Amino acid sequence: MKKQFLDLGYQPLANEFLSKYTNKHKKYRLKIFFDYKSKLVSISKKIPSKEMFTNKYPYRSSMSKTMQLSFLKLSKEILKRFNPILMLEIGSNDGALISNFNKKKVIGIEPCSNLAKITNKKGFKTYDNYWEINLAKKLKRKYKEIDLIYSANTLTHISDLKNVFKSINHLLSTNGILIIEDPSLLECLKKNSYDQFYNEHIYLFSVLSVKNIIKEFGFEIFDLKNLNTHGGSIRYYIKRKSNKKFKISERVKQQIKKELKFGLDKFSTYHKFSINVKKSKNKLIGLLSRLKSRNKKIIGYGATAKAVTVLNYCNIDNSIIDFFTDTTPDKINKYMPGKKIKIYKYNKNILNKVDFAFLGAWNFKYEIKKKEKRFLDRGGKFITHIPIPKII
Ligand code: DWN
Repeated sequence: MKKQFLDLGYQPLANEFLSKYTNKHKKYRLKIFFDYKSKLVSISKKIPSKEMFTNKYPYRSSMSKTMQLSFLKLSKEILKRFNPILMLEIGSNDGALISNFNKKKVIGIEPCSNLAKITNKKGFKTYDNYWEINLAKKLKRKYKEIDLIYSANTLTHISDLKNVFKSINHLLSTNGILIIEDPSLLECLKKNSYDQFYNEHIYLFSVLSVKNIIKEFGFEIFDLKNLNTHGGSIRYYIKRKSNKKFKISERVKQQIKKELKFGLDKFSTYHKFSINVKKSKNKLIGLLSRLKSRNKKIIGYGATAKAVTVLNYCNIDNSIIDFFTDTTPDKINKYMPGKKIKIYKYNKNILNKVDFAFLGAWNFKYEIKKKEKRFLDRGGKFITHIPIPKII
């Protein structure tokens, strides 16, 4: 049984950046549910992948040094620990991970053809298809077996999880390893980062729910890592139960203990979270309005999908935030989805006349603070809403 715990109102597609502002931007009600049985947290209205992940998808994984470094570190670990003959990445985006591997030993799957084109051009074989069983069958006929499948921030974007794991099960070799990483539900609740919910994030995973989803396919989590990326993520290392080469690490048991202690298995925890989300909304609106009434110039830093949730939920527009700045080519000179706030190309002088910068990309706080030392030195300040709205 599923029960709703949060309603984030009407939200546009988080990566639908339009060149012309319209107050009729298509929006969908964003309600979040907890499933008592599987412990899975999901959004109610699931938008078809084909509407969200198009040949104009703007997000690029390699736009931040933090992510580039994280992928470089992981690629070294994969080679050392598993040394796969052939590996596959589901959702390879612009190749931030696969470009660290030998071109002959890695295959990318990326349904957004504008992104798949980038890696294909560089010589990394990339299929511009959605991940599903027919593709897995086609790949099995061509490559026989794959001994490592990796996927970051992608499986939570696919509505039919049974099809996802059935397809992985079909293609992965008997002793093959599956590594997935996605934002951690526990961290989301701890940090009150309700902006992890938007139409692309159909699910927010925990060890408790992943364990339940994969067991029907004979898979189990044998190790995990808590990561700082994307506001706190978990990297799950998964194998078939029949593979006795790897023992279940203590880290898996510890994480389950932590999740249970926090109450991820109880509805009351989610109810409490929803109260904190409402408080956060009021506090952020109050803080920004007070600064604006003192004629302060506020801009947004990082036109993230997360910021789209915040702006639309808190009803913040260009009467409060003058503009956003971002480095992603396909977001420049467009509008924040659902709001009349323009996005300008980042340059090192863009913060010159700015008093406050709201961190849309709060997950890259350290990277950004380092980059914007000049802004901070002359008295400029960042604003964040994580874990509570404040000036930092
Ligand atoms: O799951 C998803 C995650 C991984 O990425 C996707 N569904 C969509 C996307 O979510 P997001 O937009 O919230 O992701 P990021 O990685 O937090 O986006 C950072 C944004 O900030 C990018 O547009 C790049 C920009 N940026 C910038 O302009 N200057 C980032 C840094 C570090 C900077 O210095």
